[in-house]
Formats: sequence, structure tokens, C-alpha cells
Amino acid sequence: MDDDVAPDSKLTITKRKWAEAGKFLTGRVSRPETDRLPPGQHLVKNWPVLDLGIQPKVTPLDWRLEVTGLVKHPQIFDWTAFHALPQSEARSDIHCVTTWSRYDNDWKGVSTRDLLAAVEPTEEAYAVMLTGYDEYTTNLLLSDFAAEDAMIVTEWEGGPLSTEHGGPVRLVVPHLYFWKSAKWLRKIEFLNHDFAGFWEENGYHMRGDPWQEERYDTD
Ligand SMILES: Nc1nc2c(c(=O)[nH]1)N[C@H]1C(S)=C(S)[C@@H](COP(=O)(O)O)O[C@H]1N2
Ligand SMILES: [Mo]
Repeated sequence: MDDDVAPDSKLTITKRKWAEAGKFLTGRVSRPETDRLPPGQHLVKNWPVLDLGIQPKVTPLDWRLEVTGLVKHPQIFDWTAFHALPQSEARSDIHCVTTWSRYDNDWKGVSTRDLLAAVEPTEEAYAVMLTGYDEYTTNLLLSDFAAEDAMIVTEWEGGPLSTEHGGPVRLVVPHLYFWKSAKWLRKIEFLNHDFAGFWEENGYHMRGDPWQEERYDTD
């Protein structure tokens, strides 16, 4: 799926090393069709819009992605630099904590693994905090951020990602509830500790696995 990476490029070498070391292995396997809809969810055909009441208007020209914290190569990507990373396509399902799920979304963008290969988290990196242009924040363990199907996307169903759904650039982490998938992404910070983001501060679960129904923090 990485269309244009030479077999001996820096990215490829880093990823091969990770594969050899078993880095980011979570024991997670693809779900059988019978287990596709998590407990308490119902299917929708439309794509609902959820946000904090602000939909920041960011053009591709104005957009920047700051990658900072515990990485060997902190960087600010503009549109051109971001598109110079390997581009991938993938299909995945959405599971929102408000109980709707939507199957078969076709995404295009950069896999989080390709971003990780470019910035190289240090050994201390354990979690990430994502920040949107609306100042929304959400936290993820590095192992969840690095999931094989997690992507930083610019396209949905063959066209640019719309503003209401987080365009020009959002995160998509299909194996967790969708509040973890930050829209209007502007910053990724690598941290040595898992801090609570916006919804996590407001009673949502720190991890949010739909198959475990990790909706709310029950402590
Ligand atoms: N920047 C930002 N990202 C966000 C949110 C938000 O308010 N701001 N809401 C989250 C929540 S609660 C959900 S369910 C999904 C909704 O994404 P959608 O509107 O594309 O369905 O985005 C998540 N990412
Ligand atoms: Mo949500």
C-alpha cells in the first residue's frame, strides 16, 4: 500500500527493524465478520457530525501539523511535506460512543506508522496527545496510535475530507471509539505518561475500546 517507497529508503529500513523487533505488537487480530458490530452499537448509513460547536476553517495552504515531544526529529509539516510522506489507502469501520457505527469508510492519507518512521519516537515515548484547530484534545497510548490501520487522513470516499468531518486533515483510529480520532489535526505530542484529553477529563474512558464497551470511566 505504500506506493512510492524505495525498498532501501530510511522509512522502509526503520519499519523493517520494527517488524523484526516486534515493535507495537498488540496481539490484536482482524475481527471476524460475526464480531464486526461491537456491543450496544447500531448501524447507520449516513455519517453524523459531532463537534464542540466550532468547525475551524483551515485551508490546505494554511494547515500545519506540529509533531513534538519525545521524538528524535520534531517537525512542522505543511501540506507539501505531509504529501511527501508515503500515501496509503485503507477501508475501515467507525464506532462512535453515542452508539452509531458506520461500515466501510474508504480513507486516503498517511499511516501513523509511516509518520512514526519519519519522526522516530524515543524509547521514553509512551503516549500521544492530539490537538485540533478547535483546541479539542484527546490522548492515546503510543501502541494504539501505532495500530496497523490507524491513519492521518486527507481524503474520504475519493474526495477531500470535508470541513465538518475534520478536513483538511484528521486522525482515524478504527479500533477505538471515534472520539479518539481528532478532527482538524494540528499537533501530535509524544509523552512519557498518558494524560487525559478533553472527553477523558469529562468522564470518558482513557482508552475507549468498543469491544470492551470502554465508554465511560466507571471509577
Ligand atoms: N478536533 C475535534 N476532533 C473531534 C471532536 C471535536 O469536537 N473536535 N469530536 C470527537 C467526537 S466526540 C467524535 S464522535 C468524532 C466525530 O467525527 P465526525 O463528526 O466526523 O463523525 O470526532 C471526534 N474528534
Ligand atoms: Mo463522540
